[in-house]
Amino acid sequence: MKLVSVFLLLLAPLLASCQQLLRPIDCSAIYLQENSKPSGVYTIYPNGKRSAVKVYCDMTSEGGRWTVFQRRMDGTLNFYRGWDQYKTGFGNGAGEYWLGLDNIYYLTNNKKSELMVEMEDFEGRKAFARYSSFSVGAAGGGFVLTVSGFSGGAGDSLATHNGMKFSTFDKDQDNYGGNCARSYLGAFWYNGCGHTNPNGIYRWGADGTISYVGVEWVHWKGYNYSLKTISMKVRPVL
Ligand SMILES: [Ca+2]
Repeated sequence: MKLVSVFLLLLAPLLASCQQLLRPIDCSAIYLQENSKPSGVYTIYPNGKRSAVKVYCDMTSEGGRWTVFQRRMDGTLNFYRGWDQYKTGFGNGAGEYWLGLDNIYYLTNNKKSELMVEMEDFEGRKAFARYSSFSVGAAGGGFVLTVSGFSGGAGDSLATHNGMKFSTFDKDQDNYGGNCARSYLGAFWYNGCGHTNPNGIYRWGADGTISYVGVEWVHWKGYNYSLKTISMKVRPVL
């Protein structure tokens, strides 16, 4: 009996690493397993075996390993959705999607992580904003955003969102007297309200007919320019 226990104890770490191979927690785990894997759609398990979700893995930018948790690229998906959808996620890893606040929490919880935001305008210009530290808190606390250590040519449009809870049109946790999600037609870690609106209304470039509602990154293109693409991706710091 005692021998069996010792055997099981020795076996446990081996089983754990097998599980990591079979059920990678994120794109970084997939990359570290085999770094020749191309960018594309993979299944990850952010929170154990019942948490399978298909995501887009960026295996090339700045060393790869990135798990994309937000992506706009063609305006085919409606992002004006309520709390439950932002909590659990929506869309498809092959196209536009939001991975879900629960999953983003699992990916960054108790693990030093960095954030990359890549964007492109309708003239083919590209820019990025990178943050050396990024995490999203637990559901009970309102999924608080913690972000710092900016670098990149896009400018720091996230600074004002640091420390904020997530808000949707049906759950106002912002610092504004009104409802930022309803005013900006999006969902985000709004303050009062902010400098970026990646989950706003997809429009085709400069459009000020209704102010502030587009897919915007203010420090790069101003308040009334809706980007062609934007993606937000996370990876653990090794
Ligand atoms: Ca408010």
